[in-house]
Amino acid sequence: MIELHTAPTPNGQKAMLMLEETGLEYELVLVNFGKGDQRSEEHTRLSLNQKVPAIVDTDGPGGGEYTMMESNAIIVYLAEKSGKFYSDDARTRYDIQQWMLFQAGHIGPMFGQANHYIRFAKEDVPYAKERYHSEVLRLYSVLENRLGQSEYIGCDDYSIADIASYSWTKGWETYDFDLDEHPNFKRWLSALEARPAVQRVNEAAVRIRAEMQASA
Ligand SMILES: N[C@@H](CCC(=O)N[C@@H](CS)C(=O)NCC(=O)O)C(=O)O
Repeated sequence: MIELHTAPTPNGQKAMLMLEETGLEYELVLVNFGKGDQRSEEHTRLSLNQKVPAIVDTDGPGGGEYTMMESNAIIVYLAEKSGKFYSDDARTRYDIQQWMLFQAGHIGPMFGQANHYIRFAKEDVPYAKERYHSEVLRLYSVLENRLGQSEYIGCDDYSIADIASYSWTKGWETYDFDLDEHPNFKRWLSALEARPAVQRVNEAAVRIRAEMQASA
């Protein structure tokens, strides 16, 4: 059984989506940022970085409990545990790994900063907004080009590289981004949004966010 400690944020939703897709049994433990739960002693024991997501697997490697932080490490772990959405073929695995690291090293940090300066910053900082926004648009172009080469981001099948990237890129309306000018990305987004697990997580994220705001 896996305990998923998370919030309905982009990194938090990645782990939710992976668990929904694999069908592994899990229990959701919500970490409410409005109450500072991420900095509690209890959560810090699971994530020294005081972020979500974190998991506790009661049946970890070699038996016994195993705790993990870092969303992409968690997704790889769950892929190996379930035998789903990764690959046994070496080249395909390396392709998937490249795009997992691209997500963690570029998409997550740049989209995160862009969202912060566009939507949440306490003061208007035009230089930061412009810098991160233009980087977001550049990263969408990289995905557009990649999805012109490959059906999905990591390879021609749906994989953990897609699961890692979806929650960050689905909110394209936040940016000055023309979906119709990115036909490959648009095709990929439609393919993901047709998946029942993606729909379940999107619905759950909206519901959980409202519940958390009401109780903070
Ligand atoms: N590299 C980490 C980043 C985790 C992260 O930044 N999580 C955010 C939510 S998307 C968080 O927990 N923020 C709470 C805070 O900063 O206090 C991962 O991929 O898991």
